[in-house]
Amino acid sequence: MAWVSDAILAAAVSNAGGLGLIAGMNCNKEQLRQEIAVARALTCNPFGVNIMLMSPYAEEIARLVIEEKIPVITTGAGNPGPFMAAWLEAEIKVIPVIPSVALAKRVARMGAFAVVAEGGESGGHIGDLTTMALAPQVCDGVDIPVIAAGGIGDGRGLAAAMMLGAVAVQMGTRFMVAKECTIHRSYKEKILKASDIDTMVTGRRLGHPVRLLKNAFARDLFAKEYDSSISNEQLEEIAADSLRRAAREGDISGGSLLAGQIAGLVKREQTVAEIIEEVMCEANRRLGLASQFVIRNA
Ligand code: TUI
Repeated sequence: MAWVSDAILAAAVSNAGGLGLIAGMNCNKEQLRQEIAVARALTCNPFGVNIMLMSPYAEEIARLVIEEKIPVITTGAGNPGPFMAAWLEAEIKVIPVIPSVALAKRVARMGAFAVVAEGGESGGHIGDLTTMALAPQVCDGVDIPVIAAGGIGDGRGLAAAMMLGAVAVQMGTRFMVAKECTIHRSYKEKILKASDIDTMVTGRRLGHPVRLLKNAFARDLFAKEYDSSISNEQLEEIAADSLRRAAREGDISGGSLLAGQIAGLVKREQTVAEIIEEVMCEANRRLGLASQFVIRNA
């Protein structure tokens, strides 16, 4: 999560038993090196780095994770093919985020350790399929572990993902209101107040759809995508810097407030440890109760 998932949030997740990820998206090589150092000072547990493949810094960050001996990376918004050989040579576990079975199969053949099957309920850059449809098809399509993402914000989501065949989940939106998440207070408030229908998707015309909370910025960008007098370069220009404005400056009308459809379910600011504990307990309880649906002697 660019401008959101920094060393502090990633370390908190790793300290609480999850695998924290530092967003490489908004960092150049030196900035990311600094974030990694901060995370190492805050946790002794493993954490990873996400490499957003459309980032102008993707190549230098791809090299940095090797230099820094990062044990696990996730990739997003593209095909990690060009970097795979170097990462595998460095014994890095590579977990690409994929929006389709075809890409899952391709990265599995390249040596991916696991995949994140991310449905379009997610915030940020998304594919076409829902988690419900994508996850089981990816599970059937590959022999590596599948992690489900998109629309998962509590223990019910985790339990459901297990039933779809996933071995784990990736959560974003729920952690955006964590006490350790350093995004601007106003952005957190918008998530806490969001309802089920408060997100929309922009960027389809540019070929990279992005889910975000409805606000003046999102509505204006969406309208401009239907205006043929506005060029793609102008659209890119409008979107540039909008993530930082939202997350760091709290520009809630003029920034991109990326969030997933599950935002409507996120109603409390808690510590990362409380979130993980609550999600795990609830999933455990739900999975225990699931036997009531089993028809005996069937
Ligand atoms: O990457 C994300 N989420 C993001 S990246 C981001 S920053 C951004 N800025 C401007 C435009 C677009 C993004 C905000 N949120 N999630 C992982 C993800 N990856 N979701 C979907 C995909 C994906 C899509 C297509 C992965 C691979 C892919 O492959 C296409 C191909 O090359 O075959």
